[in-house]
Amino acid sequence: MFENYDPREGKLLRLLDETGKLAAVPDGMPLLPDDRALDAYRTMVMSRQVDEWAVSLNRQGRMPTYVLNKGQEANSIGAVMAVRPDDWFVPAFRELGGMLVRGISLAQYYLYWYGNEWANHMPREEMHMLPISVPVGSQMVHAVGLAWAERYNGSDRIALTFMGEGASSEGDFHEACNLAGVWKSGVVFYAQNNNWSISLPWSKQSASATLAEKAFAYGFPGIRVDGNDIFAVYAAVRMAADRARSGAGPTLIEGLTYRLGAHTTSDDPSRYRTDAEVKEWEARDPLPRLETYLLHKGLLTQEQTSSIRQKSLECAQAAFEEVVNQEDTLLDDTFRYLYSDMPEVMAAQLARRQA
Ligand SMILES: Cc1ncc(C[n+]2csc(CCOP(=O)(O)OP(=O)(O)O)c2C)c(N)n1
Repeated sequence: MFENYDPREGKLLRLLDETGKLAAVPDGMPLLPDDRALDAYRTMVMSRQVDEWAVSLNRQGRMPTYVLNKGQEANSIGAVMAVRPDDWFVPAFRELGGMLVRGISLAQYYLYWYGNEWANHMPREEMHMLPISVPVGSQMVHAVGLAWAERYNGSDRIALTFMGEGASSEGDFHEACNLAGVWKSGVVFYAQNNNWSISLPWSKQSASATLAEKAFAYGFPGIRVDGNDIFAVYAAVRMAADRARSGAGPTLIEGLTYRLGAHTTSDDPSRYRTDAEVKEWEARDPLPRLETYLLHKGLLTQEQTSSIRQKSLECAQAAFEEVVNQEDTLLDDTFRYLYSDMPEVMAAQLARRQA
């Protein structure tokens, strides 16, 4: 199937158009079932409300710097839904939707951005998910290793990892893709191409026309999908996951998307991108697109949309209050989790702090 969508020939996989109409799905292509599309919608609304409440808290001086997911939600929600719950999910830092699919509690998510190290303690056995990874690109090699370890141990579990397009300029991207290609590792690389790496556009990031085509140099397929179309994301990841599970090796998926908000609450995107560009992408917002589809199919009513929004906001508000009522972050924790054996230089700093 991937050969029908060669990015070098300008091909792009899109199933749900910008008006919420679903195209005829090609034979053999996996289709996100209606009940799961409804779950995806609820998760998308939740993610959006969690973001909006966090921004409001930040403006009130109650939440430190926060990373926004607004506009990109279909990518991680569709992708995580397309793999098995026991497959590894290795996120970067803009995958709140996927983390909600895996069942992360809102309080744990907010606790992370609140600056508490304990939020990194993922219930690994339950969620098969690694913590948020802020050092750009660092998570991809971990995914390759995890997938390889699963194979070595005779399991058919695979790994799904995420990156932004900016991460493709890091050495880690080359190392991860090269190793995965040679080992035919059971890994799916998902790049959320939102065009902007903070203020740096894709045109200054890479001379390649597309990110997906880089896959071919590593000996595996690459595909471009409309990342704001949850049906296309689901289909591509499902096919890549099947391929990975069968032992055929990795796939690189490039989801074309856009962050409708700032890079983080500390960023001012009006300094480097135009209002016209933002408006253009607002018309492709994955949320109203999926909502229109569900409304037309009779799977959702207008009244339900408002109550889902309201309930999600209330959950976000309650979760944050839970966080502020927890014990304060211990500064010593900052020292504790980087190395299993603390290097001398850090031990000396810790001792100085405790003196
Ligand atoms: C190794 C490293 N260098 C720099 C940074 C600072 N930084 C954080 S996010 C970011 C841009 C990442 O862009 P991209 O990979 O496209 O992801 P996006 O933020 O667009 O989701 C940078 C430079 C970092 N966190 N880690």
